Amino acid sequence: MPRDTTDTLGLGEVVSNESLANLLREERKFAPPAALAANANVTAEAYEQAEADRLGFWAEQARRLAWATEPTETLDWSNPPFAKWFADGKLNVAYNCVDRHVEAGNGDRVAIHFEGEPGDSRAITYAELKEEVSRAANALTELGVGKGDRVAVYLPMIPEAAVAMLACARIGATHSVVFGGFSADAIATRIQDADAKVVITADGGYRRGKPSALKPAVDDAVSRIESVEHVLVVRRTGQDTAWTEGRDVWWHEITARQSAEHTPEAFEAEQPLFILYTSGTTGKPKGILHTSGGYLTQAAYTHHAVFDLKPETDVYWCTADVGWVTGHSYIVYGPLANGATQVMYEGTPDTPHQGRFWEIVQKYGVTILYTAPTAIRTFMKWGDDIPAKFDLSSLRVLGSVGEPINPEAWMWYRKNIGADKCPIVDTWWQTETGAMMISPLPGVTETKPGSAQRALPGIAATVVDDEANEVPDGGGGYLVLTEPWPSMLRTIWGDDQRFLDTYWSRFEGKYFAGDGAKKDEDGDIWLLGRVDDVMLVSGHNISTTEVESALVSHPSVAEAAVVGANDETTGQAIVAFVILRGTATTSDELAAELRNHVGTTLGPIAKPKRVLPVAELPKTRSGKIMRRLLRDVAENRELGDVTTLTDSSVMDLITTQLPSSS
Ligand code: 6R9
Repeated sequence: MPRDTTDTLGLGEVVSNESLANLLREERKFAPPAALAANANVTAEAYEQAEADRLGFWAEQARRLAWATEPTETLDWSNPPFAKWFADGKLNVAYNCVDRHVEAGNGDRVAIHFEGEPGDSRAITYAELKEEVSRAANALTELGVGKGDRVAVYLPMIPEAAVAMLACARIGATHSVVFGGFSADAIATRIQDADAKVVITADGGYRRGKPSALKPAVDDAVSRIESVEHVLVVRRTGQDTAWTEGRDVWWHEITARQSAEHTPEAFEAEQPLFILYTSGTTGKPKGILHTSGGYLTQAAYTHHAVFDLKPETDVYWCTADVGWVTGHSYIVYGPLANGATQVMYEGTPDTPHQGRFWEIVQKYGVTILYTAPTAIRTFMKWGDDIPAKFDLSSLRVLGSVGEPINPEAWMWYRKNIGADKCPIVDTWWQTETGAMMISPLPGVTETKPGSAQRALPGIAATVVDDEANEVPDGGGGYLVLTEPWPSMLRTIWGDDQRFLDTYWSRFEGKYFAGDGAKKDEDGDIWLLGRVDDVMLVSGHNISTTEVESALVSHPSVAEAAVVGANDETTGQAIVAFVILRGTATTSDELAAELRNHVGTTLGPIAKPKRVLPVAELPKTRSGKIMRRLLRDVAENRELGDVTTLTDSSVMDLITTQLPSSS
């Protein structure tokens, strides 16, 4: 039942910042499959165990790793919010992800089934991965890279990306991966901020059916920077590549002459492992710093618990790019620490045809699939008949990450990909959190479409109001994390003050995630989008997520993005940008129907003032809708920074398509 909000409409209330309106009601629930539950890696007991002794729980999880020196101390929180986890322990992250599986007799197990976009493929066993990582570690050492040095990585989705990251980890260097395809400016600021000594790139990668050069952007960036001594270049496409003698080195040449043996050194648990930049809407990108022991503990534990990974039999596939934190934690570190067999795919989902993902699932017998709502909504738009042509019966667990998943997209995923039986784990986390924080457990949780539900064992998350009071069940507000966790960011690289200001100053003693959220009557958490995007209509805070989900629940809508645009009478008015499904066509009647559909689903307060059909929406490389650009459009402003868009021509398309007046 939609909540009735009409009583407060038009009363000219003072702008309230109290809480988010709770509009969407979702009643569907799905129990875990009995067979999965009976044999699950993690049961409901884990919550109780962690509740009773949170630090003891994490100390136990740290024992999934191989330590050169076992830690005796779990958490040092003597100088909050600067945490140290397992500080007196020593380990080598690459040894944990590679060598120990070989030593345990699993060297012949495939670590990576690589599928190139043009159709080339390669299976790399753990024994082979160990040799490749060792050669690359020796090569980096030859180039003068040592413990604590920073290395920038700008590669396509090829196995060398994982090898490069692990080689850095192996020698105690800190990697900073930049999305392949980001501009020279974006690379330059990131290299400069981290003061990187070496850049690892490729001649190019395959995207949308053709080779796409990568090295020119690196050349441009590096020409402005003193710190870079060498550029290490993987040959992927074989295209012509400009060369700077003395500085540039071919990956295949330097690795070929190295020994395939390399003795991993043990580093302190707090040794910096990587810096990953998040853009944010204003200011320079933030270099999120992660360290080794705590990060790997939580990446490995969550991958084991949330996907129920059985390394001997599962074939796991995370469709993320390694340039996104999801690729760091759930392609490289989590799965490899757990000895998983995984698929890595270079290209786009519609090359050479719209069934490419399902063809890959069928070819490798993928059992666990981890992808993003943006991809799922795209598949919905392409039609149910496409996945139906492939054998997807190997799948047993489905994951989602990156944005709130609209209930209708969740239902589509479950039915069309998961044969109405696979549990869906909607995993909430951030670059800053390093690993999953809120998610169902596939053998335990009765799942609800659109909800990430509950903090994982050992994690403390809740929803608070403006004054930091925990909201009751049924209430909405801000998502906060109330206890430190092993894979938490340690700081913003080079800027402790910004770390404090951004995450720890809004609510005393709590980590502020920047997301709106609500608790339902069972206490389950629903993510409602970034608080920066919350709309304020006639004194009501309305989340983008709920209005978008209402729009996507209409059969004519594939995707929707809503923003609040300045409005004389209501403060802000909701403007909706929608992508229509296959057969639907734009008309005034349809726009009116969609407005009414939102009105009846959520209540009149949430009715968009304008509904604008568009062909595409502006998205980041990790598939997040960039609503601030749509707000610029809705308010007839000049566009803000578009450099982190996947495709900046999308904005031209949107602006030329729109009626010029309201
Ligand atoms: C892993 C990742 C973090 C932001 C986060 C939130 C959104 C991610 C989500 C989700 C709702 C989920 N987000 N997962 N929102 N449900 N399951 O995405 O990291 O790129 O740093 O983005 O993404 O807004 O605050 P990152």
